Amino acid sequence: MNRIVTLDEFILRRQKDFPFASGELTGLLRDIGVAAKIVNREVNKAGLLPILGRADRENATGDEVQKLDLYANEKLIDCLKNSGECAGVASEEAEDIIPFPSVDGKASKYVVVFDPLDGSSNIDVNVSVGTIFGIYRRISAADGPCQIGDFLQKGSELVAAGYVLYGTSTLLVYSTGRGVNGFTLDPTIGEFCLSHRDISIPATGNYYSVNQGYYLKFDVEMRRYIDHCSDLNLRLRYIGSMVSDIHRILFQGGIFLYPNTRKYALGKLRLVYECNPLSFIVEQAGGKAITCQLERILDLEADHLHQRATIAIGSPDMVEEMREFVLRYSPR
Ligand code: P6P
Repeated sequence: MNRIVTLDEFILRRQKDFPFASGELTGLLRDIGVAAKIVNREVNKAGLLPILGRADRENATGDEVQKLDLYANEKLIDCLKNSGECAGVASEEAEDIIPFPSVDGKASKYVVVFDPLDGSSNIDVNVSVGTIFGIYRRISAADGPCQIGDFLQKGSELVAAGYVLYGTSTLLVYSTGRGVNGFTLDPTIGEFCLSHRDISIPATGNYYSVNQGYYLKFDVEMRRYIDHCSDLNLRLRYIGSMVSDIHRILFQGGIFLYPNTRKYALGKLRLVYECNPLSFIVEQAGGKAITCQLERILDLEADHLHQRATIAIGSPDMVEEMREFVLRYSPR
């Protein structure tokens, strides 16, 4: 039986990989792990508590907010605010950035972007949801509050990113730029334990993930590529939870697409706290992530926190093939 390696132990051991690491990033990752356990506790028993259902309000980008969204948002903020390593956060559930007061006068080096509970419309029907996070080194003056520019850095500037998938088991997958590793929560000991070491995405796969209901609203080049996936008898899997859909592709290969539609001319998914962190992870696992206009996601400039982007992300050979279809069929 393999020895159990907990998330804490793994992060501490990996800290030695970063010669100038002084433990702040380590502490921050561990705090996110604690927040994930707290959120998991509520997500797992949501059906037993009057916490299900809508919170009768919309978030910054007009999405219907579920009560568990608010709970997850609150717990992440509480854990990060008290960590002493985080100068502030940007959340899908908050219009603006949330600077934190310094803890014991310490100048925190990092800021965190997150979607506290992605795919939350699935909560009431017991389908998996996820938390997405990204960590930047702040670029504003360390002796003052964090600034919006700290959060609008390109995805290529992320120092770490990860997600938590609340599914049949609870899995935390993260990268600090040296590969991708996955940790499964063992509820009997309350620890995330290393379960998926050095995750590498297959070069190609048998899955494509797109909301087929919008097919007629996609541009012609996207429809041609989706037809091609169907002609190849690839299997369509679409849960409506980005973390869940991309998680399958990370492990089994495939491509996830959210192109522009008439309703979402710039795409639906948010660049800062959804596309960038997941693209960082997929690239670290050997995959690719581009917009449906063929720009690399991690190179995009964010003009505002809740900026949307189109995305095609997954196995490198499939993303390249999709690129060829866009070049061949796009009228632009
Ligand atoms: P649609 C969930 O609301 C989300 O932000 C992503 O998790 C998911 O991939 C997408 O939206 C689903 O959107 O338009 O297909 O329902």
